Amino acid sequence: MPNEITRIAIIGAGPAGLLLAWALRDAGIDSIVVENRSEDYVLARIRAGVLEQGSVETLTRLGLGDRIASDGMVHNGIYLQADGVRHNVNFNELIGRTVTVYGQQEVVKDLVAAHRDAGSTIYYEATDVSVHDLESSDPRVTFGHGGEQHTITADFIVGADGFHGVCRPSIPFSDITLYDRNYPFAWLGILADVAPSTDELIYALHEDGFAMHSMRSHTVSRLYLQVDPTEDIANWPDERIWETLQTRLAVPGWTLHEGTVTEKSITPMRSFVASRLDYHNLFLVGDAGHIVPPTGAKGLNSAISDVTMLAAGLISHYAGDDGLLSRYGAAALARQWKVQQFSQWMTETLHRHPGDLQTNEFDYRSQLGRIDYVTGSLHAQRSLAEQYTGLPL
Ligand code: FAS
Ligand code: PHB
Repeated sequence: MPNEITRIAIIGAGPAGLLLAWALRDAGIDSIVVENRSEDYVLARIRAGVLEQGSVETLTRLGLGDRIASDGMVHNGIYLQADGVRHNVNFNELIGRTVTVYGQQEVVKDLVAAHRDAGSTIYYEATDVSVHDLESSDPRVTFGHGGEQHTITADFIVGADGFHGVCRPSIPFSDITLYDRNYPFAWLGILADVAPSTDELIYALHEDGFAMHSMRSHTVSRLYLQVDPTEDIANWPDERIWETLQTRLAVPGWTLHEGTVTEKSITPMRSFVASRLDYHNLFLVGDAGHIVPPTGAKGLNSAISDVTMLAAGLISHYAGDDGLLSRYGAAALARQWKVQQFSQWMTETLHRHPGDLQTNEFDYRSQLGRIDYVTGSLHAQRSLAEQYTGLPL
């Protein structure tokens, strides 16, 4: 319908937008989702791989946990590796918490299916999406769809439209500050049809650079290696990728099994945080408000924690209590800066920093010392475990 009224208009059908719409639906609050790409595009994106324990609990509570329980891989910890020595950090033994390997693509697949079965209103392939009258009590979203011009009037608009969306830029420049940091390296990631060569994720610092062994299932491995941000994937034939992974992940007596590479891409490493996640009747969730380097596995999980907090605030609002909603922006930002510092620590600890040899060599030995301290201290490992498995909301 060209003109619709709803309570919450959500821009973006990524994990944040779809999960918020589902959480609101679960509470009997209607919403409409507007997405500018196709459903196939939304379903096809291969991104995050690890769910914090809190994320699994949220998805399960909302009835989205069946496939996580059957297909997800519960992990008790990770391996930290430096200079060819591998150490297990067992979160479950240290603090009784775990993480689950379950790809973001699967989370989105579950959400799209649930919304389809429930008959949710999601406009895919919307054009010229714009938000209006954010300071008024009935903000609007306009967009084109199916050859018609649409207007949605809502109580609130939620920007779940990622870093490149339209919602955050709709906040007047004088009312928002963006804090960002670009790292001098990127991740080359591959999916390979080969059983994982490890039971837990391996994060490895090698003198040539970072490498990581993750997975998607018992038959699909996900691996990453540090490259220069200017690298062109065309310079990385599969043989070179495997050779580099073999070098950087090697420890005596362990074999990295190779397989057919089915997907490869290069992702730059950056951090970004907006100074506010709320502006009158607009709220931001997920990548629309913040980005972290993937080293700490926090991007998707931060989107889920924002949504959990915002949904609680909106549900309380419609029950007559505005306390939680009024505190959403500050609370979500406070949690995000704790996530940012952890992601920065993991990234700076595990990557080879470019620069002149002298500085570079000092940094490298300082990083080895840091990893040596962490792997030798149960106190330091408990701190790592608490942050990696997910801080409480
Ligand atoms: P998303 O960007 O996922 O979704 C935003 C949605 O809004 C998209 O569907 C987009 O099409 C839509 N949109 C944009 N503009 C719009 C407009 N104007 N109108 C309507 N819709 C619009 N995180 C990890 O934790 N681990 C990882 O390993 C990891 N790897 C990543 C690799 C890559 C290449 C990238 C880019 C990110 C990675 N991330 C990773 C982070 C990623 O998982 C995000 O945190 C997660 O997708 C955030 O979800 P959303 O906030 O929903 O944003
Ligand atoms: C992944 O499996 O894609 C993954 C896991 C952990 C990370 C980053 C990516 O820190």
